[in-house]
Amino acid sequence: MTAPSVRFYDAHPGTADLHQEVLAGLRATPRSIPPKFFYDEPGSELFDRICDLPEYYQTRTETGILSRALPDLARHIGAECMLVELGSGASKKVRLLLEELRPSDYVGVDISKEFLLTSTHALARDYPWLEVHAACVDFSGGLQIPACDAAAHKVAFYPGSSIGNFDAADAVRLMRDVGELVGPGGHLLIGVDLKKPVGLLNAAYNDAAGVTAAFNLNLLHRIRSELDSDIDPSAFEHYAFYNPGAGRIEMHLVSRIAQRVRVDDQWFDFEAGESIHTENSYKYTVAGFGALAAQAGFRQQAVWVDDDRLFSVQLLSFDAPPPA
Ligand code: AVI
Repeated sequence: MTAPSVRFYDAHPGTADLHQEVLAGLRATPRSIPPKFFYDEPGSELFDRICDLPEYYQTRTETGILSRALPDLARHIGAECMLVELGSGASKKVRLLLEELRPSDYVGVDISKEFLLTSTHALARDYPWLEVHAACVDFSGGLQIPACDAAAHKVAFYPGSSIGNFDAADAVRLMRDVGELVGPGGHLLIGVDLKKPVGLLNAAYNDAAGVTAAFNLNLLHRIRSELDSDIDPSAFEHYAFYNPGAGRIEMHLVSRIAQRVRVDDQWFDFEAGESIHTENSYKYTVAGFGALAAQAGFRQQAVWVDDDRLFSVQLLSFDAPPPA
């Protein structure tokens, strides 16, 4: 028996970007580092653990919604599509779709190479009838993926409310890129976290076991190990809260003490309590997200929510690119 094959495309997102963006982010006021750098191997593993936490309702709620929506979804999408999963990570939810939709091709797209290779090889092994492609790409910088040049009916799958990690302008930009990728008549199946009581949101990003704190602090471990830096993760602490005015969870790393941090030959002074902003996670109403998607040329074709209206799964169809 031959080993299952995965067609691999590597755009080499990596340390060069980390270096440049960490220096730029530490120089900026207020200081920030983009959340895409959370996902090295330990970070991706910590994120996987977050998904199983009792406080983090998102993953199990989305999986439940998807499972119930499958027959309906198959009716909307029809047969013979190419399924393109964005930020595929451990690719667990996509298995539900593969079994129901039976696409001809699957394309996993992720910034984390090791995770991407492991998960796509597992899919190729478990679904021998499926043509499996893997693209290691930082898709916040565009979505040029050779495997997607074919004229198939394309369905992009972007679960987990990762769209919430972009501000409105960048979310629209990303959805415009997705529109270009799937083309007129193509679809985007997207998980979108909903607005809800603040207590539930704050608990989800401040779990009792401290896994989210470790995930946030891992960014500093990564900087220390991959860059030439003396940054000490234990001199910072995790801080996450819902900002109702902006409609988002904010995550920060707050300096416990006054300190001076070195990256290369550059020094950065922190006062005690000064923070590095590491993530936003926007929460939407169904109508609010529909209005955002419309700016990228997408129309809500079907929306499924759970009984408690914690989370939504939305099938968006692409009509035509709106004027820029
Ligand atoms: C990946 N993303 C949608 C997660 C979120 O909820 O914003 C990342 C995360 N950050 C802290 N916990 C989980």
